[in-house]
Amino acid sequence: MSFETILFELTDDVAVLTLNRPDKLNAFSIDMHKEIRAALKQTVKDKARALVITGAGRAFCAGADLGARDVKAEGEMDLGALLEKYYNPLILSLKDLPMPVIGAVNGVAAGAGANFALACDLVFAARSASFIQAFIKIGLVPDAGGSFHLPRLIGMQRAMALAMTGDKLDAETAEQWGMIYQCVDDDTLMDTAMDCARHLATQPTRSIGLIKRLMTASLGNDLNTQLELERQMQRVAGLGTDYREGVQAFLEKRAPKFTGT
Ligand code: LHQ
Repeated sequence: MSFETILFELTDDVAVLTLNRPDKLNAFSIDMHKEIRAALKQTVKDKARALVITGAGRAFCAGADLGARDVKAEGEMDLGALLEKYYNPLILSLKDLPMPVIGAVNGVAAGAGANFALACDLVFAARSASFIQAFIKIGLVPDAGGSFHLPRLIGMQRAMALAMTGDKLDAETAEQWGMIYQCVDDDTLMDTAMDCARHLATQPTRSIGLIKRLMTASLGNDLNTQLELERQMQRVAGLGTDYREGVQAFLEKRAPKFTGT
């Protein structure tokens, strides 16, 4: 499969998707939306057991391509239609992936680019990277799931402040605030993210997919509902071959060989 705005490769069960419009700081174009969605589908089709998402060049992603439309000539625009068609399905398909998704934020992540990163399951960021809820600077509001993920990750006060000011948050503070998993030295970012992906790709992938569903659902559920969901997910996990292999390996005092099923 060949793409123009992204790079996509699968090696040893690990897929790597690189946003690849470096001269535009990897801003989202419509073509890029279409290609990312196609690559996510391919990840499932190829039965990848982990996905890493990063950016080419000095940025992760600068959000929507602000040069794509002539704001002056076009007059009023229905941005809701754009979200409905491209951004919302993008975030939902990312969250729905049945394997772990690791964001490797290599540089600035602004607007929908920041929130695309926050929709990944685990986020590593280079020490020089930053996160900007840039929307307010152009009279918009957070989208791409930012108003959902931010308050849940860092609390209402900090989420509100970032969204209202559009201030840049450095990667170290993002880690301290719990917005990302780890901030690492720039030259170790890709190795760290790939090591994590390669390790997770050897783990019980089906259970990891179920964990994602459980954790995401917990954000809107009460305890009773969540306990019921745990019962359902544990039932599915327990019917898998990786459960039997895990227990068998434990009893035989050897390392398990998980197949992800
Ligand atoms: C860009 C962009 C960009 C195009 C840098 N587009 N070229 C959803 C639905 C519909 C519409 C609108 O929005 C949304 C959701 C959103 O994402 S809204 C938020 C959109 N993003 C932004 O507002 C961020 C705009 N960019 C910036 O504030 C800065 O570029 C950041 C802080 C990301 C980086 O600053 P610098 O490191 O100083 O780089 P730069 O500003 O010099 O940019 C480098 C080049 O990249 C430059 O092009 P040039 O030809 O002059 O070298 C920029 O024009 C281009 N670029 N962001 N979003």
